[in-house]
This record gives sequence, structure tokens and C-alpha cells, in this order.
Amino acid sequence: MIGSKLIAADPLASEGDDGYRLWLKYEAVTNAPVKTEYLRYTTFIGRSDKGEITQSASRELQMGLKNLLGKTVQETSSSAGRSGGILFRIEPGAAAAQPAEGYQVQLSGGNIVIVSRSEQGILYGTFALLRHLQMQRPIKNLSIASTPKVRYRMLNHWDNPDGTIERGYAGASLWKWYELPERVDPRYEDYARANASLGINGTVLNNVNASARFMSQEYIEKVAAIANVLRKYGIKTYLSVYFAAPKTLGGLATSDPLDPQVRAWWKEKVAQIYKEIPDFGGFLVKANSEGEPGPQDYGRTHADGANMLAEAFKAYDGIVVWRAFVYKADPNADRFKAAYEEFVPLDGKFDPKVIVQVKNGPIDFQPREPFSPLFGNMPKTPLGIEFQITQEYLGFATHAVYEAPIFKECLDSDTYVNGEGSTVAKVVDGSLHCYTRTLMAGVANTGNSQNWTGHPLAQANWYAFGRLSWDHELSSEQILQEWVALTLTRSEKASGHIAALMLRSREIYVNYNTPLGLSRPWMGVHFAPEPWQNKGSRPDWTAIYYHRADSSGIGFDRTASGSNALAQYKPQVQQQWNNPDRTPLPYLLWFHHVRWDQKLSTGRSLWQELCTRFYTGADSVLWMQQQWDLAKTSLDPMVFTDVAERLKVQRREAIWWRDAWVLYLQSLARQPIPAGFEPPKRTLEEVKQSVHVYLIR
Ligand code: BDP
Repeated sequence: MIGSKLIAADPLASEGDDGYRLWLKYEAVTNAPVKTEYLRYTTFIGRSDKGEITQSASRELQMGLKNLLGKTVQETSSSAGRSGGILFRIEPGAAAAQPAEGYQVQLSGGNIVIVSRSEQGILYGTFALLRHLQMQRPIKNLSIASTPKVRYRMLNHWDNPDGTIERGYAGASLWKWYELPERVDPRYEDYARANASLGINGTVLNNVNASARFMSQEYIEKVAAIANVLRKYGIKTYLSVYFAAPKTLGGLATSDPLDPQVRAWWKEKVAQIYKEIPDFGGFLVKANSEGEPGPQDYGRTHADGANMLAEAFKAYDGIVVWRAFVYKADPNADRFKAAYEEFVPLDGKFDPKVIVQVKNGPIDFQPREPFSPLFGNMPKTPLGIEFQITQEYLGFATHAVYEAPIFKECLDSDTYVNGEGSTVAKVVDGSLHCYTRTLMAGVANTGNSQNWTGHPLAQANWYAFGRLSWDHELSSEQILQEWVALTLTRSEKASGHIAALMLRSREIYVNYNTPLGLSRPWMGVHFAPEPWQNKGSRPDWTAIYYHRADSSGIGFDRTASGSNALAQYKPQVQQQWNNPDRTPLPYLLWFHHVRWDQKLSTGRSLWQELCTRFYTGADSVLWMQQQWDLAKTSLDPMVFTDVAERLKVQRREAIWWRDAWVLYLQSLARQPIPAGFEPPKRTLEEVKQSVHVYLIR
């Protein structure tokens, strides 16, 4: 269950924190008055129902209290009239207007009482109480009440049946398909605990570039074995499906969604799944995107495809999550506009069981993107949001980038669709267009590394996603403060340094990687700098397509004089971005092609500003290293060293990025490196060679 300390191969090495326990470390409470207070309320756990989920809650509480307070607490079903305990109280009628998963934790009748309409709510309330205690918050006036703002809070795993993970940087897949269903790795349970502690209630187990294998009886049984574990923590299991499965697996002549045999095949398939997994969550579908099959192969629409699958779920609780990540290979098109062009005309045509899942930005999880113009523009279709937790474009597992500010920036963006205040968050939580099926999904950053996420600080991104999927109003700072206290240190001083470095980490990354609204300076592995990359099987699979640098300037004109992608936004949003003199600098090159010598609001020319950002970005990694060093004495030595070494790599790679960009752009702009910055020590050819070496097998 709870992770052991793993000391790689060296039996003499001193014990350290291997990161396995994540934010559920339950380290002994050191604040004596707080401890005394809690001890008064821990003579028993009162639980009268027999549910599987409350059983998990009770077990978690017992384990937590044992570690935090050093006390063994027994569960009892007969707590009537007793005080000094922790009571689970399921009240089906309580606050009926509130979502069933909400909870209240309060003092009442001399007990701590966790109240909810559902077992799941009890579990979430239990984790909230444990968090409170772990953070050594006083019990006096205890009153925590919370309800989720979004109904489906989901991780999307891009895991393949062979154990690899698409865009995964933390080892191999957690799911051991070859040994399932007979052997059920105990780690699945810890995975479930971690997710439930954040409020995540759904998991898509396999890659959106799906294998049809998951629709076979053999794999359905394997999936069921995992689902049996996740269920105990209120987590439903979902699968990504291969749209052409009726043909490739079922042996039908077609996978046309309007073909009666195909429809019958999916119906049967869904029934077969429910036989093994009675609470199955549903399907996630990537169709007609990046070469995946889909309804358009048969002249049908995305709605035809989604609705056919929805029909198969008619008799069940499951849903169909249909992704809007599409872009055609049209040399004259702007990829920015693609999803909107395909999906907005389908608004109102989807079955009520369908949620359309939209990436936060219009392109593809870039370090900074404007919000997708689909948000707000499909009022008759529930739109879920998809964030990427795994750091595909954020330096994999070597760069420290705290992502909550990326998520928040999008959620807090105003679409203006129903006037001011129509934020993306309000579209996603359903309050703007009254959707009841609401969804937030995150592409998982977990793997089988001992610490789950590779980079120890990347655990914070899993944490932040989960907390925001429950309550998008939490601030990045608040979430970080919690995570640091639960995971790294209770020292306020050290937390201050860590918070400073993590809160600035995204901006620092953007500065050396894609400043002023640049995007996709890489192809290949999405890691090494390749802003010069100009060859691809289609134009939008080159780097130059995105930045459009030439001898006059750089940036993608998306105003009326260019692709006019801006027209997809409401006029108030257009106004923010349609004039290069008024466009906030972080978005400038997303929307404008700007001359190298153009003076910006900073007083510097565009060329000077770009150089300044590349250089200060790379230098700021030194500052991050210093902040981390300042926290050293309050950190576990193993965690300290791991992060310190990764920061060294990050520093080296940040300089690599800086040099690549500066030298490449200089070859076009023909301007000197501004005074005060030391010119790169290598030539453009040398950087290109270093990237080439990186990319060859
Ligand atoms: C891109 C990834 C690719 C995914 C795709 C998607 O590079 O591996 O399959 O997104 O979201 O960012 O479908």
C-alpha cells in the first residue's frame, strides 16, 4: 500500500524520501497543541453504512491518524450518543440542491462529523480532513464545506498496450496488461487513493490513438480488474476507442456510423463491457485527427459518429467524450481555425450524452496559448476542457514548470459570449449555458517511476489539475502552498523559496522557449529546439509555419489582413488582440507579424525584446537554482539532490534554447546581439548539429 523507501541498489545508502507517497505522506504532526486537540476527537470512527467507498475512507483515516498522531483508531458501527470520534454521516436528503459528491466537515455534538449525500462525498470529506490535519490547521471552529464545480473530473492516460506512454516522461505505463487480470498490482490502489484525494472521479486508461485491442473480451476483462480497484475510490473507468474497430476487430465490411450493422456492433460491444464493468464510464474518441479513422472516412460528420456511440450507451450511465482536436492538411489554412470551423456548424446536433472535449488552446498545448475560440461558441453542446499535465511541450521531466498558472490563465479568460464575465471556466462548469454534463480532463503525467512523475516537482501539476477540476476558483498560489506543505516541507521559510521558484517557473520557461507569443519551435520529439525546421509531410508540420520569421520580422498575422482567425472571437476579445500596439506582449506574435525594428511598449525593438527574454529566461534558471538551494536544509536530501540535479540540466538546456533561437533569428534579422548580453559561444551550425545529434537514433 503506502510506498516503501527504495534506495537504488545501495544497501548502505541512508534512507530518503523516494516520492512514492506523493502528498499523502501523513508525517507525524509536530505542532503539540494541534495534536492534543485532534487526539480528543479520535477515540473512534463511526460508520454505520457498509459501502465499499466509505470503507476506503475509513481505512485511509485509520492509516492517516496512525501516522499523523501515532494513534490506532477503531471503527464502530454503533456510535449513537458517543462523543470524541469522527462520524461518517450519509444524508441522502441533505442539501439536495448540491451535487451529491459535496461534503461538510464540522464539529457537532462533541464529534467531528463528515456529512454528505453520497459515499463519495464522505471519501472526499475524509481527505479534506486529513489535509487539514496534515497542514496542522487547528480544529477550533472546524468547518469545511465544498462541492465540485465540474461533474466529470478525469485523467486521460495516453498509455499503449505495449506499456509505452505517448508523451510520457515518467517511465512505462502503470497498467501491466500482460499480467492482468490475474495479478492486480497493489500500485493501482495507491493511484486511486491519490486521485480520490483530489476529487478526480474518472480515468481513461488508454491512449487516444487507441488500439482496437481494448474492445476485445480479453482486454475488457483486464480493464475490469483495474476498474474493480478504482471503484472503491469512486473513480469510474473509461476507454479510448478506435473508430474503425467494427472493421478491424469485428470483421465488418465498414465502420460507417450510419450502417445498421456497425451500430449493432457498438451496441453489443457496450453491452459486453457493462457485463464486466457495471459502472463503466464511457468512451473517449479521437476521430479524423492526425490520421486516426473517423466518420468523415464515410462522408459522415463528427456528430454522426458521436451520436452512434451515444446510442449504444442509451441504457447505461456512460457518456461519449468526443475530442475536437482536428486540423486538416490544407496548405492554405490556419490550423488555429480548424477546430472551430469543423465543430461550430455542428452545435446542437450532438446527442445529450456527448461531451465535446476541447484543448485549452486552438493549436496544441503550447507553453502559452490564447484560449480556444470554441469556448462559448457552441452554446448547445456541453464543452469539456482538456489540459495537458504531461510536459510534452514543457521540457519533459527535466524542466521545472508549475502548470497551475497555465490552467488558470485559460479558465479565467473572458470569452464575452454573454457579455463581460463569460469566462472559459463558466463555459466549462456549465453555468454559462446550463450544461449539466461538465468535464475537465488532464492528460496524465504519471508513469511507473518510483515517484510517479519523474521530476519530483511535476507531482504538483497532477495535484493542481485535480484540485482545479474540483474547484477552478482556487488560486495557483493556494494550491501550491498546500502541495508544498503536504509533500516537501512544513518550513514556512523554505516554502517561500520553493513557491517563488515554482510560481515563476512557467514564465521563465516561456522566456527562453517561446516568448512574446511564439509557438511550436520544434517538430520531431517536441523537446530539442528546431525553429529552423522547414521540412515536413505537410506545411503545418514544420516550425516555420508557426513563427513565420523572415528578413522583415516574425509572427503569424491572424488579423483581417492575415488568416483572420481573430474573427472567431467576440468583438471585445478581438479588440484586445487586433492592434499590434495594444496587444499584450505575451500574445503579440500569436496575432501579428511584427517588424524586427518595431518599438514595443518596453522601449525596446522587437529584436531587442526577444533577445532580452531569451537571455533573462536562461539566466533565471540560475535564480531558480538559488531558491532551491535556500530551501535545502528543510528538504529531504534525496528529493533535494534529485531536483538540484535536474535544475542543472534545465540550466544547460535553457542556454541551448537561447542560443538556438538567437542565432537562428539573427540569421534572418541581421541585427547585433544587444549590448550587455554575451553572444553565444557556438555558431548556428554547431547548435543545429547538436540538435541533429539529439534527434538521430
Ligand atoms: C499532440 C501529441 C500527440 C497526440 C495529440 C492528440 O503530440 O502525441 O496524439 O496531441 O492530442 O500534442 O491527439
